[in-house]
Amino acid sequence: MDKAPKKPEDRAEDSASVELIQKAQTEGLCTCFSRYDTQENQCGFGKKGVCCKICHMGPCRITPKSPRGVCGADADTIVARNFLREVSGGTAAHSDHARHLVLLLKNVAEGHGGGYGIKDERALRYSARLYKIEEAGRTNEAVALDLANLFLGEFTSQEEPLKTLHLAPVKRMAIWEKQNVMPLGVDRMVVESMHRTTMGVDHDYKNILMHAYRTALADGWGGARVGSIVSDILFGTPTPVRSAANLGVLGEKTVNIIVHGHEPALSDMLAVAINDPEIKAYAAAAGAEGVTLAGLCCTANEILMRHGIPVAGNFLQQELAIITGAVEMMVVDVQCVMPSLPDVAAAYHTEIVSTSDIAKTIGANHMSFDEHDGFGSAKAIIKRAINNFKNRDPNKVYIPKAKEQMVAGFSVDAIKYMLGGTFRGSFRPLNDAIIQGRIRGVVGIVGCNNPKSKTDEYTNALTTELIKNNVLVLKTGCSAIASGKRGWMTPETAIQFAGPGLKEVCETVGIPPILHMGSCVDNSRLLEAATEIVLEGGLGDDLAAVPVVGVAPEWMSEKAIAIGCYFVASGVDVILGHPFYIEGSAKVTGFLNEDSKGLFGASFHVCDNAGKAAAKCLALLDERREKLGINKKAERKLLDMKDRRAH
Ligand code: SF4
Ligand code: MSK
Repeated sequence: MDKAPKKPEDRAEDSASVELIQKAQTEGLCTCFSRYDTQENQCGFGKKGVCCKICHMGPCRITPKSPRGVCGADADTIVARNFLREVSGGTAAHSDHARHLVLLLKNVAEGHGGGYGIKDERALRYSARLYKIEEAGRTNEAVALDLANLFLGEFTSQEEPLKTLHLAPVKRMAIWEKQNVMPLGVDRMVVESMHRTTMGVDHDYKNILMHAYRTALADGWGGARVGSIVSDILFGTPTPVRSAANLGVLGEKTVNIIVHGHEPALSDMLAVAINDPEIKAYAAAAGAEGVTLAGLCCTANEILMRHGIPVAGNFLQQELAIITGAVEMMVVDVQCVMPSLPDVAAAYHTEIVSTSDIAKTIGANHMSFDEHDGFGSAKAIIKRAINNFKNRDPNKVYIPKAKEQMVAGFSVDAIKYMLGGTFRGSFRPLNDAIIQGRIRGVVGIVGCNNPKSKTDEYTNALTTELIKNNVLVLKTGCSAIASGKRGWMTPETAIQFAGPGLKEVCETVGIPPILHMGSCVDNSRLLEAATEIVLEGGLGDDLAAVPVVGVAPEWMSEKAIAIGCYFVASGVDVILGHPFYIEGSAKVTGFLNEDSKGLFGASFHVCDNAGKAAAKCLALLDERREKLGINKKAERKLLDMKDRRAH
């Protein structure tokens, strides 16, 4: 990728980001964009994955002249070990997030959940039945306690495979069993990864990579899936909701608070607390016209999906949000939070408040979030932000105009409802549209931004190309925010660009062609949706049969690697916008990009631009359509809602 200094308009697609990158330059501030330029010649050994510092005989790096480390490890072993450690990092992040939510559910069930409760009884009872927990005639609390204890077992199970694996199609379970990748407890998988990759343990690259798949499955069909299930029970299953995206959502005259990170417990409470009469009065007394709460990254997605709270931006906009000069406070918890935030904030009045005891940053003020008094903690944080309003310097403020309307909130439940109605909620209309060729297939576009490429450009160009070609696009994480910022996440806008078949289906059932399904933990919802398609029938009996592909165009996080691995091990091909750090081993590359197909029916692919990725997606979808015998021209008539009900 090009490393020459770029103009602001070459750094990002949206005008808000461009304007604020320009402002940062004018004010002499460093951002990830300028720091990327100073990281010239990023380490070639790191990129290839051939640097090992697992023991202190090293660090060793593999070159043609020194093909083995001091201990004798070759490139294949070193690259595979480094890869497994990345997968484990990603799995740990999603799963620890989920663990906190499970513990909160347990507290709620035991009667000491602070201001939290069971918001979605239907989700609780449905989940209990999925796990064969008796729910009829029992209180919510009793059911929730059994479910929370079962979920805690998903982390600690020593010898039993995860119970959540049973939510996958039967055939997929059999494949995992055959390939010996049925994960045990999440904690055990991650600890075993660390053990296997320490000096002198597992040296067979294939054995190491199979454990990478197994660990990732503990994420996708364990930690992450449990995280989404418990979030829905505690905070409500998302339903379609209108909101807005990009930095133009900040208020000129309101106190602006941005929440950034991942865990929904605090942000959900903040979303409630901003409407508290005491808070409104407090803001008015400070001379503000209320409080604007907005989100960044996946915290944004969590409160967008459930409360319609506007989205300030995605990953690479976290510093830019502060550079507006209009943010009183940025409240952060865990994951994807840049350590540079306090440095940028020092140029303004913005206070950075960290809230998780496992995630502190020098220069940030720490206010431990007390879940036992969530509402009180949330109000204390908001009041502190209001106190800071008087310190805003109008001379430093620039809030970009860019702001687009969006619709989010497409949980699997919501999609089912949209497709079939309350009483006949079902994926049948979607399966029929795929079988008839009106919809060519489904592509999940997920993941982050990365200063290595122009923010959102690849993601949005690919999305456009796919909907034009009648592909239904599912989105999560910062990739979903990219579509929101572009104004393509409403039923009215993107539908104009959708191909005729997709357009017809979307108009008939009233869904947009690009569906926002949540945060990065919610990638498990994409697998849930694919499983629903299998269970509905007519498109094969396994996830590897369904015309579905995953793409991570601008990914940057270890979490994306774990997600990619659990998609592939689940039978869903994954296209990456740029490769893993594995190119130093042809064998590891071959195993992940080719051999995995034979093991799981799917593999990784790398496409360095949106055009190539779109072509690859269509080829992969058509390959599956061909195998299913449905790759023929579409019929004209589509059943409308009335026809379907009459069926
Ligand atoms: Fe070098 Fe082997 Fe130690 Fe790695 S484990 S640092 S390759 S000696
Ligand atoms: S926040 S992991 S930058 S999607 Fe989930 Fe965005 Fe990627 Fe973080």
